[in-house]
Amino acid sequence: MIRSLFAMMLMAMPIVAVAAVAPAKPAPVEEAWDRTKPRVEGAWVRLAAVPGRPSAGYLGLTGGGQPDRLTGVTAPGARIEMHSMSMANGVMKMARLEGVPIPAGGKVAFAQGGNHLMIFGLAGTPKTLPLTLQFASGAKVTVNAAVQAAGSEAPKPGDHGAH
Ligand SMILES: [Cu+2]
Repeated sequence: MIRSLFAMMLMAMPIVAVAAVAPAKPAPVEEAWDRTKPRVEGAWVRLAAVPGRPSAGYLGLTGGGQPDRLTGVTAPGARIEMHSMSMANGVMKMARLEGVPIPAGGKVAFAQGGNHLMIFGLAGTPKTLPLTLQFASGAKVTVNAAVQAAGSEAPKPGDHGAH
């Protein structure tokens, strides 16, 4: 009896092990959804109120078919950093981001009061600014950001007016 119980346990163990190794897989991205890179929408730049100060850039991202990571943004004649923003005890804090995860099919916003682009060295007041987004996957996406005057309202609600 003891021996057969032991044998049953032995037989049961591999099953348990398999169950532990193969948890429920995350739902696969629908196959019909054939995007190879993230999509970028609604890019706009608000010029600095004071010449020489950095301008701010905002845009929305939708992840492609695979998780990716935004690793940098460039524009001709300017240097761009990705920043996070948070409020602590009424004090606004910005921190430089080295990368921003973009989940497959997920929405990631660079918007006022949150993550944003800081654009240094932008000369003059161009109507548009081509932003090139570089992703860890190797994908590159270039969008034309509309350039708005300093203090102008966002195309979207949610203005915290911090920049
Ligand atoms: Cu900033």
